Amino acid sequence: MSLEGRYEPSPSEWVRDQVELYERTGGTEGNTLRDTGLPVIVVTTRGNKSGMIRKTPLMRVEHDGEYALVASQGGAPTHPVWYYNLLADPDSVTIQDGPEPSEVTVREAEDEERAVWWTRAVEAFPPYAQYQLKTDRRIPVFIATKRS
Ligand code: F42
Repeated sequence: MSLEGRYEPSPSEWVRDQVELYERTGGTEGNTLRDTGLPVIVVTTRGNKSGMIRKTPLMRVEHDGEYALVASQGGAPTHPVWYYNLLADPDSVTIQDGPEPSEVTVREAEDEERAVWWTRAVEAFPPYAQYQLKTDRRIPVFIATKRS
């Protein structure tokens, strides 16, 4: 597997606690964003500077077996760090949506494809629309496809 190495948990306590609970229970607990009831996945990337393994919960935006990874960071002015990890190493990524992680390849969506996935993302998690209004940056959307 391409994603071997030392795991460095998130410095954010609620994020690392969610990852720990999700993984320990095979995705049967810790699988929603707080009390919203909306489902999350856990995305694993390789740190683009440290080379360490990073785990990031994101909202579950799925369509026909593919996933959108929305780099919203709550409408913050800058991209989350994991955005750069995905750009640097798009083949060293896994998604856990349930009991086991799957290896995926990611690519950043552009133009019409991004528009289609953005609509799906807002349907899955309506606050993304407000996050886009809060920030001048265009929120990046990656598409993750399972590797066979
Ligand atoms: N964030 C989103 O952007 N979109 C979502 O849909 C989303 C949903 C969600 C659901 C549940 C939940 O618990 C959290 C959710 N989040 C969502 C928040 C998300 O999990 C991340 O916490 C958030 O996007 C911020 O990502 P980040 O990568 O900027 O995380 C920071 C806090 C972080 O971990 N930074 C590390 C650190 O030590 O400061 C660095 C991690 C890293 O990858 N470092 C790289 C390396 O080489 O190791 C490079 C460092 C560099 O300087 O470039």
